[in-house]
Amino acid sequence: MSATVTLASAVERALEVLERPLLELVFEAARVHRAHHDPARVQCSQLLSIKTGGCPEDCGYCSQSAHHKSPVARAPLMQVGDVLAAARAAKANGSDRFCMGAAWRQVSDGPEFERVLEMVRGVKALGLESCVTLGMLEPHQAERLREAGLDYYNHNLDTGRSHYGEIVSTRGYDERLDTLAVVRAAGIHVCCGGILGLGETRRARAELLAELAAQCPPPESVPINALVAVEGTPLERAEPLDWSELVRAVATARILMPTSVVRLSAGRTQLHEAAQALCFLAGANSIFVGDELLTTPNPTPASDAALFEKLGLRAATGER
Ligand code: SAM
Ligand code: DTB
Ligand code: SF4
Repeated sequence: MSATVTLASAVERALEVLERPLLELVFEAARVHRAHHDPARVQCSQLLSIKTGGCPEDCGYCSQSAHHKSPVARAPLMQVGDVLAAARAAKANGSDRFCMGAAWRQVSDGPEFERVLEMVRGVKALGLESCVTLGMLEPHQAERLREAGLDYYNHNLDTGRSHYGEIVSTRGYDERLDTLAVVRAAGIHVCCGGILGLGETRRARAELLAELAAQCPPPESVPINALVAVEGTPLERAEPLDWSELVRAVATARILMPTSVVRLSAGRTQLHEAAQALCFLAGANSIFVGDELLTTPNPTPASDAALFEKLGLRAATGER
């Protein structure tokens, strides 16, 4: 059977799962979750934008694209000392992974990449897991990141292949897949997911989830973001996502990728506590913590602590 035929049938299966009656779907996902994970533990990652804005890519959702007039102020690559001070604070606040994001199309060799490698070494030395998201990568750059001790590389597929061209025109889906293969070949864990609320159909969501699950092996970490609609971007007036669609996507990700860590990522500020609770029941076992994501707000640490207390969840820190 050709790869195309296999993926097509995987999309049909993903769509069948995604469209099950909601409570049946959550029940099955919760069963799968409990068979592979401790349902009380939630992995906590802290994000930091180490280079902000002015990105040459035109991703329709992003506040950092130079193509849009968003209110985000540009900032050059941060200094290592400032990044490590933020990482220390993240550790003190209970994070176990520190994720550094740069608004780059791709990594360029030179002093800035050397500085990022220094940041990765510094984060590791603090006893935190490290993650970066820097755009497209060449094999020799992935190799250097691995040598620096990088644990995860985040590179999202964002949406289904059929919807991708509606959202991004400056690169193609296959370029994303190529970078993911480069990361995997270097022996770095893959963090790869997408965004809901980009005007996509359920079928496009099924395409995304099937594409993720078809990776060999599937990504170790799967962030499911809800669009944070940012003023000045082409998607600023996108139809808000119904909470149940996010629950469906989380549950389907859990069923299709039983051993992956599924992160309930951007968009939690718009999500009621009860909807977040359903996502945790349906298999989400990771979140971003801290007041800020990259350029937009995240729930406060105090509100997350109260939610964990209410639900009987605990951060995974210190238990490894
Ligand atoms: N420039 C790199 C890249 O695109 O791979 C890394 C940084 S980029 C901001 C990381 C990811 O954040 C994107 O792939 C997208 O999935 C997510 N993201 C960006 N803006 C978002 C938004 N407004 N709402 C939800 N997710 C968003
Ligand atoms: C991911 O999937 N979500 C994070 C991280 N990977 C890099 C980014 C979310 C960004 C939300 C919009 C912002 O703060 O700019
Ligand atoms: Fe650039 Fe990444 Fe934003 Fe796209 S998502 S505009 S590549 S920073």
